[in-house]
Amino acid sequence: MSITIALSKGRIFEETLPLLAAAGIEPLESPDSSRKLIIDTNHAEIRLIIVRATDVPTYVQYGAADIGVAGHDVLLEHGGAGLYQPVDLRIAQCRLMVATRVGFDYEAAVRQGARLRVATKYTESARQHFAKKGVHVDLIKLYGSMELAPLVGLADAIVDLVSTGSTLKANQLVAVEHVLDVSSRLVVNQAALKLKRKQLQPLLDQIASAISC
Ligand code: PRT
Ligand code: MG
Repeated sequence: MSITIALSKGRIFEETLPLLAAAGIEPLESPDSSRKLIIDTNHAEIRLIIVRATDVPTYVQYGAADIGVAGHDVLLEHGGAGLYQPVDLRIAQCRLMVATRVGFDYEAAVRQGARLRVATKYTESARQHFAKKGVHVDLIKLYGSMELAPLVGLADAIVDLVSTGSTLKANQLVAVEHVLDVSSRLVVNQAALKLKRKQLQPLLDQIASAISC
């Protein structure tokens, strides 16, 4: 039986490589230099598929991939149906934050019970966060470049991922509230784990032991 692993290009692919190497898996090509979406590995029965970061849970949920690596942010938006999430890989770490223009008094707006317009790609996480705080918000769904929204009057605030903070700074924005810490997790198709346990379990164990050391 073959195993298909879903990964996204960029930081997740780069940071997953050493973990796969610890399990003896080496891709035969890099998604940066190749346009191929299916990449063979040094194991004839293991292949990688390259998909958008937000699509990883979907490929694994429907069994088109047996396992994958996805950000906690992406998994919260997806909902996690059909997925087993055995390991936090502690890679691609960042924080989901509320940010506003420098000079916007977020605390005062919240205190006064103002209804805030918040632009984000992470509507589910944002909805839960503001509901828990009892803050009234109108969420505006965006698919990218969230940082622009407060600058052109689309929103009072954004909810976005922050890593170094340089993107916020370059756009005169400032983080005003922490929503959650984010890292990437291994996700496994629940049916595949039962059907292919003999092959999958050692792989999951090797990856898990590579994280803790
Ligand atoms: O980029 P694309 O639209 O193709 O897809 P994607 O953004 O979903 O994929 P990718 O590869 O950029 O992100 C994959 C995963 O990496 C995310 O789901 C997160 O779990 C994780 N991750 C870790 C990040 C960051 N750090 C990060 N800094 N994802 C995005 N960013 C972006 C952020 O949205 C903001 O625009 O980087 C910018 C901020 O970075 P700093 O360093 O300037 O603070
Ligand atoms: Mg990105």
